[in-house]
Amino acid sequence: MNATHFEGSLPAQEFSNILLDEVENGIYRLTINRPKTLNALNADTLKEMDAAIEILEADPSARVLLITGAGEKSFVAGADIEHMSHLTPIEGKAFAEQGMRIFRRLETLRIPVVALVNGYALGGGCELAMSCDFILAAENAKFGQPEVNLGITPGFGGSQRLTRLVGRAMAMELLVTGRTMSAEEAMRRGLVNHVYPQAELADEGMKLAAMIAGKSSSAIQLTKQLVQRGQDLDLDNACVMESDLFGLSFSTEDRQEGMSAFLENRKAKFS
Ligand code: CO8
Repeated sequence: MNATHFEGSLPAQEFSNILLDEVENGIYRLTINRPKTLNALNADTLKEMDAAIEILEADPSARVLLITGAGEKSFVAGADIEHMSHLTPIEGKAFAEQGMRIFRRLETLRIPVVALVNGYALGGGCELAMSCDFILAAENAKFGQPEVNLGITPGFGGSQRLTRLVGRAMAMELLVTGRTMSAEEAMRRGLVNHVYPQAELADEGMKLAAMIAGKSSSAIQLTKQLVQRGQDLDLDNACVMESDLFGLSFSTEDRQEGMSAFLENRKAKFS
């Protein structure tokens, strides 16, 4: 499929700051494509990401989304500092709200979203990676929230998601020093699931995506809802939700097929 142009039931779409391609059936890859600025995020890039999410939401065959950055040096080196340098306080707030809304939309997309961090994930880049369901990193990846060096705070959810992911004390250390973490440290602190040599990251991402795409998509979507919605509920209510969605999963064809396949000693073929 063409990397930026969609036909058929999807609206024709041309992007200039991102690439969206369906690498294999149901496996999509979104690449932030501004390598001259190390893939910094400006308002136009965010708008295109929003449009890409719309395409994925409208495609019932979508199974997994991989997000990465163009080039070998950077995932996303933050919000675009040149763009931000011209903003008034009101415009700065609007820019933060735009990023917040889009990252949240990504986070709550019905399919799993995996960040392939192939270099710098700083500021808005770290915030983007943390909005994904999980992160695979290349050995050269660097994570951090260096906003204090620019005299600003995080604005795309970094202070909140980092605290939830690595705990308050470590989040505070990273936020107030602005220091960067290596991929290995980020994995040790629970931010990153796996670290691979740079040359293997894309293939490892595809292997993982293919594994996810081969499972029951209805079960995966319900599971994502459980984790996403459950993490901010108290345990009693979260467990009620789990019983409800467990019951709901029994209404699916995939449940019929998955259990029949097990009992007939064959591999399940999910619809
Ligand atoms: N924005 C705009 N341009 C950038 C950015 C950025 N975040 N990062 C790099 N670039 C540009 C550089 O200006 C340079 O451009 P040019 O070639 O025209 O001079 C090009 O990318 C290459 O960068 P360097 O020459 O600096 O490359 P180095 O290898 O020497 O350094 C670094 C790489 C360490 C990543 C360095 O570029 C750097 O420190 N970048 C800034 C990182 C940063 O501070 N990120 C956080 C930004 S703040 C943020 O993300 C807040 C998010 C919330 C916003 C809320 C809305 C209000």
